[in-house]
Amino acid sequence: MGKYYFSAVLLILSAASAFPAIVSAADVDADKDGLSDGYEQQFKTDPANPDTDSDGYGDGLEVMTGFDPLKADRSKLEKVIKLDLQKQELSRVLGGVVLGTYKVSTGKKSMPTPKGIYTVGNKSPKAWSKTYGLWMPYWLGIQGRRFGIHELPIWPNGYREGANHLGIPVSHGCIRLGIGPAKLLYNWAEIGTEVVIN
Ligand SMILES: [Ca+2]
Ligand SMILES: [Ca+2]
Ligand SMILES: [Ca+2]
Repeated sequence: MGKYYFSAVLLILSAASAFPAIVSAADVDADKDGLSDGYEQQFKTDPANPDTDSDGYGDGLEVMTGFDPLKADRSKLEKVIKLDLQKQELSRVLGGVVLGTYKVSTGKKSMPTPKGIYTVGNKSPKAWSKTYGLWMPYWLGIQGRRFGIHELPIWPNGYREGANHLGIPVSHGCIRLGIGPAKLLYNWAEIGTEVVIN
């Protein structure tokens, strides 16, 4: 029990730095497991039990790290990155539950971001675009395609593409995210994560 508890605490500490909390100060979290009552309802976990499936891992920790809080066998919930071109919004979806939605800038009319179902094919904390001569931080490349998801690009002279473009399709096909959400998505998504563009 002691050892188990200790490793769980370590997991919580390491998870807290890399993953966003699933509860904010304003949310009610009756069983103090790091998952708000509202999210407990969406994930169908017990809001009065911090470890619904009794596997030793709290509901909040399981959701933060992508595990199924209803199954004690360490199975994972499906992650999907959903993109709404019309709304210029990207959502992180875990097991059908939206964890967060962020403003993006996708391809302009002459170079639109193509609709379809893709997967993340490669990741790089700071990718270089040879074609456009700029840095693309927190790069998530689309498998087999020449576009990806990344933070607002940075030119070699240090100029950062404006955040005021978020919400407006101005890119050359890539999906731009703001400072903050880009890093968060990069840490959350794995190679193979599904990307649905509509
Ligand atoms: Ca809770
Ligand atoms: Ca709970
Ligand atoms: Ca559990």
